[in-house]
Amino acid sequence: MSTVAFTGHAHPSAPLGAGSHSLPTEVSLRHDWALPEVKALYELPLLELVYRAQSLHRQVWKDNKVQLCSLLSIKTGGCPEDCGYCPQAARHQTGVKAEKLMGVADVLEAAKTAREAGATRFCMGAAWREVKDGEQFDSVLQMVRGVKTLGLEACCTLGMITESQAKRLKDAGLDSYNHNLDTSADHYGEIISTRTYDDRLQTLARVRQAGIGVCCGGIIGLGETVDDRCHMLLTLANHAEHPESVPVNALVPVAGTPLANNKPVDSLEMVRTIAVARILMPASMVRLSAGRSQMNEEAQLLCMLAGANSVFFGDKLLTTGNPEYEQDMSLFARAGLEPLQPNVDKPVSQ
Ligand code: SAM
Ligand code: DTB
Ligand code: SF4
Repeated sequence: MSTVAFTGHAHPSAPLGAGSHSLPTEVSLRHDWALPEVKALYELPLLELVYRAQSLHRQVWKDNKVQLCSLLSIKTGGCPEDCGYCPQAARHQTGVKAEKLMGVADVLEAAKTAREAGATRFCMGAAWREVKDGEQFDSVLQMVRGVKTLGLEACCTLGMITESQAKRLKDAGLDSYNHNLDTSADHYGEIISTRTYDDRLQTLARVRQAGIGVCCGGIIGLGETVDDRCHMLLTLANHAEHPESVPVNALVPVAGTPLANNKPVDSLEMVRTIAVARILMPASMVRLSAGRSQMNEEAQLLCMLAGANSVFFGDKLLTTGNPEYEQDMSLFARAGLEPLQPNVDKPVSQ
């Protein structure tokens, strides 16, 4: 068990965007969760679970703000992997066309627009199995440098990376690398056959080793059991250091993918997953990610009550829809949700 003392400043494994913690508080970070314990949390009466998650959330995240993040697909489609959920896998007939890597200037223009709309974090996604050294990776490094110059947190998700690529990303200023475990080790083979869970863990270790923040979460609605969900969360929480960022996605079913006809995700299952993530990883950003278009506004607010403190905004995720900007702004205004402010609430460290 490790203990983190929150003082006036963000602590070393800082809650991103924590801003100022004016009162000293002690929160224990555990790394020794057992499956029955996690499952017992998951299966609590919903309001008891949300109450516990929210109580812990407010101990750590005193300012209770929600980070607005922007997502851009810098390289769309044509991916050689076979992830059963993904519209960008070349082998699935989804209508997503393979495109070339975007140019640096266009990406930076999009980042600037996102910043003007209120984003404090910019995430660039590429439909690659792995990164190849050369011109394209050099362009990505330039994108990262440019995003940092704009004063935004920079995150990217490019597939598997080597040690030296992780180091180059770090040197370019990358704050965070997204690489999801997606589901439990047991269920992984049902969803993806072109890489292993260990491949995933290896890239995550390289990211951590290079000193880049780890962004790692999963998807619910892949046909997994509650045990699988709990196991995935346990795997994240039992790492020596918790991922600083934990995206929780609901499957966006896309015609042409093998999972297109999966049972729709019950929003209350999203609330439970987020609440358990919050309890297991109190100092991590928990991101209500894909699937908001399928949820009503009340369910989204319940996710925030359960500890989600970040959303992707903008009309598109990578290739699928997201609530419209105006709709999100209206929700924030009506609910009195405070977005994390650029610069003012600038995260102190990763
Ligand atoms: N190719 C890289 C990789 O797989 O790590 C980066 C891009 S990939 C599209 C990023 C993440 O998007 C995946 O790990 C998965 O969690 C999420 N994702 C992809 N398709 C999705 C869908 N239909 N519904 C929900 N999440 C999805
Ligand atoms: C994450 O966990 N979710 C985002 C981000 N990280 C890269 C991606 C969601 C993609 C949803 C499907 C699509 O739009 O293609
Ligand atoms: Fe490729 Fe990533 Fe989609 Fe898998 S999730 S098919 S690796 S883009």
